[in-house]
Amino acid sequence: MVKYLNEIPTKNEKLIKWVENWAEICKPTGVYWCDGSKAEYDRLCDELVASGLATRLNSKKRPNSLLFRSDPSDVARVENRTYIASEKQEDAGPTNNWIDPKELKKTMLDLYSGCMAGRIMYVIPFSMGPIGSNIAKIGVEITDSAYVVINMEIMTRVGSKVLDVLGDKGEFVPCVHSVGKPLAEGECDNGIWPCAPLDKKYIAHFPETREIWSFGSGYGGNALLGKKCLALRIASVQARDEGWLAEHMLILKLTNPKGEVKYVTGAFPSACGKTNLAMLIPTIPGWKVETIGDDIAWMKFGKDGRLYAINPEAGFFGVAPGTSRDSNPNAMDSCSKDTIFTNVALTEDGDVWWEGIGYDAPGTLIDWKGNKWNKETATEKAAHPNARFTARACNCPVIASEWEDPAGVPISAFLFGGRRPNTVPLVHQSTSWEHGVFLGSIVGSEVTAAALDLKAGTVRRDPFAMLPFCGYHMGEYFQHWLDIGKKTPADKLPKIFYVNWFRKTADGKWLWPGFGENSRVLEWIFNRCDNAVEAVETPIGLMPKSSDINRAGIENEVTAADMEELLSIDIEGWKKEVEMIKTHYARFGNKLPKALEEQLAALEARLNK
Ligand code: TSX
Ligand code: MN
Repeated sequence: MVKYLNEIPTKNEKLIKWVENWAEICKPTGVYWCDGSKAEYDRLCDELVASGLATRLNSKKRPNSLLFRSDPSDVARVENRTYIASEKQEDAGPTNNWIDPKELKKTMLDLYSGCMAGRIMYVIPFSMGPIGSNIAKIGVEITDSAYVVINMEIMTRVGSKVLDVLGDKGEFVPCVHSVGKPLAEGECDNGIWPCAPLDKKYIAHFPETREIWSFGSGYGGNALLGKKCLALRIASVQARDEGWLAEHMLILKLTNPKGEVKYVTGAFPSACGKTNLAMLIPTIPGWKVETIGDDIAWMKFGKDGRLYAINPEAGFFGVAPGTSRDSNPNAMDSCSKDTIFTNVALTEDGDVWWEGIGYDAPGTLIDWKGNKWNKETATEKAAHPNARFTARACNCPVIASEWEDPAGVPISAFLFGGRRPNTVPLVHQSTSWEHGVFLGSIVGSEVTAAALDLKAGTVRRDPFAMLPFCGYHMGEYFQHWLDIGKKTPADKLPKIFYVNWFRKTADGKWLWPGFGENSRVLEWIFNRCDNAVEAVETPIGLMPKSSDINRAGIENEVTAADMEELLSIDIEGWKKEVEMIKTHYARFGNKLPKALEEQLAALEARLNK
């Protein structure tokens, strides 16, 4: 018998049956339907503090904010335990893990059996995107983690309003989550973050039935199922089938000194400063950047033939280390209150600290593992390198007024980029849609010493920054992008650019100051969208004349010679790049679109001319 802790707030039979079925499998002590209210959020926070799982921060320094410490084994997404369980292995492609869906469901049902003993099953109805937008989608997550509930209440739109839109017959993406740590009679978590060992963790996606099953982890992308699992992996499959785009992209609003507005999206691999770009403060007079989103863009064609984007999320799940007043003041303000911190360090006065916050650590801290930490004697970092803040978009000082417009915003440009100390210039533009898809398909970033699987100095390819987030064969994904370009006249399509803030001199110094100065590159891109500035045709694409990137005020920091170097094309370097791209492309076998093979051959021919 399922025990309901509150009234069932819907008449949607399919939803009620689905919840009841999972309650019977997982055997929670009770089922609670979340309403998304502030009272509910506050009560769950109080309960989490009382249970010892959360620390309430100093209300004068961080009003209405909590700190959580995860299990040291549960600090990041687990890509090797993440599965695309399509009916046919071929449909998952060479870059996704695959298990036969029947087999995986059997294995996981075993794990789910009785897994919520001693815990409450929360039912979270959520909308990805403004409630009722025709680009938005409804999901329902069941979870035994109150941490997941409060994070979902920040990151998505939760509760009764969602059920109103769902109605009695509406469709939703069912998302099942358990931390995988049942409690025996009388047992409690004792303040320790519950999770299952790695070999029992599964982050499973069933693309044909549009289901998500997650077991064993409480962490971000493994547990907040609206984000990477629904809004990217499942949505990418729906987008392919329905002719739209679900992308791992920031969305920003750019206003020039005349008050003219353009919207730009950008896809970058991790550790390239996507959130910083989304919230950038331009250094050039009269320009303004405002944020629509920092991680995911869903785009559909409008009646006018242009692509319109919404941010399906309602908050930022940002990496804390490295975020400072210097690198991103708007992110610092976003997490100044109403924020959930995970795996940062705690100061004696009840505030947070992390490496790269912009000021020295006070002498002593409690580190992310809950141990005393002393600046003089420390051998380990105080915050985990993947420590996070979960902050509300509405607390971002530069959130754009239209960020919740259900119609979305019309996109003028797509940016791709990565960390490339050499070869790739500061900015170049594609000569066509197909060439732009080629640029997206070769996105890559230099591997830093921290990643152990590849030698430092090599390039890790992450096409469209989607490699870990595409719910189907990446070769077919490239084809989908090519097909999108045939759905509307070329002049309605966004222009495509490749940027590189990370070029270095031969002796290893940054050539470009980055951060707010990137507005100078955005200015050129803005003007290119209006054909208001010329470009030079080069073997790799369209490039600015070096005098067309505004250096006013940074002439000493970036000399004319520096600009020449930033915009130089290293023909020999690009020839090596072509060979690397051939290796990269070989992964996709016969699913690599012909058009991309031709783009690569044409690039090689232009380099050899
Ligand atoms: O986010 C970054 N952006 C994009 C900003 C809108 N970062 C941080 C990357 C890690 C997340 C950058 N780092 C950027 C950048 O444009 N550029 C660099 C490299 C760099 C670092 C420091 C300086 C200059 C360039 N400044 C000094 O050395 C003073
Ligand atoms: Mn991301």
